[in-house]
Amino acid sequence: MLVALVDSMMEQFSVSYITVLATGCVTALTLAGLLYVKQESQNRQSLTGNATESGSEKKVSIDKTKFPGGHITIYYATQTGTAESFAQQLEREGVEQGFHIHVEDMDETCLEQLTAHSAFGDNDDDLGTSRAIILAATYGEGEPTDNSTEMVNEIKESLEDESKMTVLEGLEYCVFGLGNRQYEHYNAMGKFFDSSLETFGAKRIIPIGMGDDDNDLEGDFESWKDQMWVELRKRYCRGAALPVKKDNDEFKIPDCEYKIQYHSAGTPAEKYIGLDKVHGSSKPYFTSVDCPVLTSRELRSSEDGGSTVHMEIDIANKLEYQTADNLGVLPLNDDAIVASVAKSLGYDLNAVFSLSAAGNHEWHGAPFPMPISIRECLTRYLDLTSAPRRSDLKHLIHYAKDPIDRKALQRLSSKEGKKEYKEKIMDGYVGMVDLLKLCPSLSIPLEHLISVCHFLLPRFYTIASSSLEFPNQVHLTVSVTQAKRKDGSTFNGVCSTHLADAKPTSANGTVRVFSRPSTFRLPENSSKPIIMIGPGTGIAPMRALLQERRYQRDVQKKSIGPNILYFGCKKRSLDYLYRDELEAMQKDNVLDNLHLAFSREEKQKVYVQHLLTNNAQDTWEMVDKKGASIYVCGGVRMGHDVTEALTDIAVSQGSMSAQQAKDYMAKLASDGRFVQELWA
Ligand SMILES: *[C@@H]1O[C@H](CO)[C@@H](O)[C@H](O)[C@H]1NC(C)=O
Ligand SMILES: *[C@@H]1O[C@H](CO)[C@@H](O)[C@H](O)[C@H]1NC(C)=O
Ligand SMILES: *[C@@H]1O[C@H](CO)[C@@H](O)[C@H](O)[C@H]1NC(C)=O
Ligand SMILES: *[C@H]1O[C@H](CO)[C@@H](O)[C@H](O)[C@H]1NC(C)=O
Repeated sequence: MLVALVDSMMEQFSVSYITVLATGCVTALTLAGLLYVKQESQNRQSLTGNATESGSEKKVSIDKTKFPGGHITIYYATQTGTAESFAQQLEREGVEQGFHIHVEDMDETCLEQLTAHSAFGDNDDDLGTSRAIILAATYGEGEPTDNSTEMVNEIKESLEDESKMTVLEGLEYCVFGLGNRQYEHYNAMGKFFDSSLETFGAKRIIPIGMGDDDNDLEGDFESWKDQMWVELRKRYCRGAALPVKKDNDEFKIPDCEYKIQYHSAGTPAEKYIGLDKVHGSSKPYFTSVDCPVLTSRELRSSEDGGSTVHMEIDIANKLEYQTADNLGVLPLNDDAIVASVAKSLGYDLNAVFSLSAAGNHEWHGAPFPMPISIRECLTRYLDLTSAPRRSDLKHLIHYAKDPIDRKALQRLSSKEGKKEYKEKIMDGYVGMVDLLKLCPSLSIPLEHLISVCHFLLPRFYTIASSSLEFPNQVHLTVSVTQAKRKDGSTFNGVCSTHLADAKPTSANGTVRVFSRPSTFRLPENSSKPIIMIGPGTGIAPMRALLQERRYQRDVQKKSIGPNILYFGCKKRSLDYLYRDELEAMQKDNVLDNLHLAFSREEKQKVYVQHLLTNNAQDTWEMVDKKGASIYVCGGVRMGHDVTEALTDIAVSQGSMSAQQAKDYMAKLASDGRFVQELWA
């Protein structure tokens, strides 16, 4: 079951993925060409040249013949790296358009710094104007990405402060938002930046662009940025000619941000690197820990066809967590995939190397522990199986020696080739490993591959155990992702496959993980009721909450309120996850009401939201009179249906208008009594 698109492309996604997927291997492409994938890109180059920077006062002295348009700063707020890789794309294009570009993480700036980079440095005529392009992803239910939270809070505070209303005078800006229409607060952050900057006196250059990851995020971005360059050139380049463009038809390896140094055999790998010397989004690579797997068992029946695995992981003395937090898991590429890439590109997997910044490029911190072997680098850090974006294919053209491969890449990365791209690359699950086979003339030096390839991102799972009952263990409910390609081969999700392969005491028996807080917290007053809605793998945090309530009752001797669970799946006999445990909890009076929705048992498909509606009166009584908290975990569409069912209950049972009911639900959410973890 494919749960998401290639997940590297998802920016607006919810706090937890229980099911993960994202990679491609074999392929059915027959053209001589089509190569190269790029995914969770973490290229972090500054291609545009020679900005002399020191500290926060970035005085830039700009060569007007090379950069007639002057300086522009691009700020990105990213969760999965998509906004960052869009920023890098604009950085590359900026030079071609005659602009001097600097890219910054939103994390590293503050409101007043937005006007710190002036357009022509010391040139008097333009002193005082600055330009910013903002690329802002929205996370989950309208939230900022982790790393723009501080900036967003600062803006919110400043919006209350009359004296701040002119702080951004002299700034000209435009905003592109990355979101997903499946979520209610579509592109909330893009809109937030777009309107607040204007409030502070900045001038908008073109209307906000919004990308929809549920449809064609990259296409949305492309249309917006094309319009943006036209407008920027009109405004700032005063008729200066475009710099001469490099010809794609020539085999000429582009500039690379990294310089590589190979070490002699026997160099110890992974010297300690302080976290302050690490690239922002690479921190999990340095902070996660290897933990042994204690248990791994299948939860579905053998007739089901699919697989959901229950895992127990030993975290003693390594990790701490709270009930229903998220566990970040660092996936691994399969040995065969690593070997295939090395073979295609002629790498020696045992060679050990380090990276540093090349020439005039800035160093943004270590992308992974170094020195490192090529094997380890390809296994742990590069995403070799997710589909590359069209812009990645375009960049790869430079590395293809054969004109036929170049032509194929050109076609697939062009606007006209969008349909073929979707068919051949996206739907064919073609990743870097496949692309290298399809375009055998691709020749990519390792440091270029690292710069061009997306990085393997941690996948997040909602923890299915109570930290009170299991302080030394984390339990997971892992839905294993597989998809069939048209040619009959199988695509395996990189992380869930890795987890499913991690059998206790085997050579693969450890997983590299870290924990992250979630919003699922039990009510402080344990006597209050809870209503849990978690179909499919959405059961995970509910299992944790039930364990915790049992612990509160049996060990802490607290009184606990009613526990009500809605679970849904296809059939009782196929994929009724944790049936034994749930039935035992019922007998033990921990689980007071268990409502089961089976979508394939009767002609009429029954889903959890139908059962909620059937129980409208009881549900309303629990929520409105008894102060129940509601927890929802599962797919976004289910989440919307459940929210709608609850809103309708407020209308019918609480005699509210539609608007009053919506406000009621919003109030529950802001009071922390209606919590959702949804994934696309
Ligand atoms: C380890 O995992 C690989 C796939 O990554 C699998 O092919 C192999 O069989 C596993 N080995 C053991 C001992 O389970
Ligand atoms: C950067 O600028 C300095 C001073 O203008 C110059 O000496 C140096 O060669 C430049 N570096 C590059 C890589 O262009
Ligand atoms: C806890 O909730 C119960 C049930 O609603 C209520 O009777 C009790 O007063 C609450 N206790 C506190 C400390 O609020
Ligand atoms: C975001 O910023 C925080 C705090 O500065 C840092 O710890 C974290 O690693 C950063 N994460 C990413 C993805 O850049």
